[in-house]
Amino acid sequence: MGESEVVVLGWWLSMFDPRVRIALAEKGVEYEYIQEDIPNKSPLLLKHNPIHKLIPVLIHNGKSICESKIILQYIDETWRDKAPLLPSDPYLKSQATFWADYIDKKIYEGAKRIWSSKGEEMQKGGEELVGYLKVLEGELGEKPYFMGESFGYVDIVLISYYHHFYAYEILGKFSVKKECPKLIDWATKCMERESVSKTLADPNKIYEATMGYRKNLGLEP
Ligand code: GS8
Repeated sequence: MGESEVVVLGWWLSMFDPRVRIALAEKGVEYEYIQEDIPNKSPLLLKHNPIHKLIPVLIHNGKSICESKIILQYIDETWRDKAPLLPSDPYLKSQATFWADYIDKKIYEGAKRIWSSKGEEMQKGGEELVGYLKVLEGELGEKPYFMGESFGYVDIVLISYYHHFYAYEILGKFSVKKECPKLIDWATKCMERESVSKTLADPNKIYEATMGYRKNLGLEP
């Protein structure tokens, strides 16, 4: 794979973009990172993701791969020699993809309810999100990582939301540490990995950007 050219089209504020960069870092793959200006999407993004027009996009030797979880699978199958992300056993693989799907359906749903509403609705979003996180904490159980002893696909999918928790906690008036302490222990362990700590954005900056977004929507004074 020495000859390969790898480009990531992303956006620092996204909870999907870090997945691709964490996976590439785990695999030791070098890449060029191009940030999109989301309100003014570049011709490069429109060319490489003409269907959804969303980041992240992985461009590998000129070929585009879209949708963060599909990109993770592609990365895992392309750079096989290091840091396997998905189990090869079909049953275990089905469990990993089930939980990743749950995370994108439920955590995103709860989070969106928080950042796009106010008052009682926002509060309900907080309660909902805590409920979904508790389900994930139960699934994690006593394991160090979601699929067992090694950091992998489900961990990458969830940790990408982690630095957004600070904003959700303030808006939704809850504490993940209080509600789901084991999940915070897991996140702390994930953050010890350079692939994760060097990739995730500053929670304060995410909070400020979230508040700016809410102001534009008329949800904040
Ligand atoms: C979601 C990507 C997405 O929503 C994935 O890759 O997993 N299912 C996709 N990307 C957002 C930025 S993050 O909120 C995006 O590109 N938005 C641009 C737009 O909405 O126009």
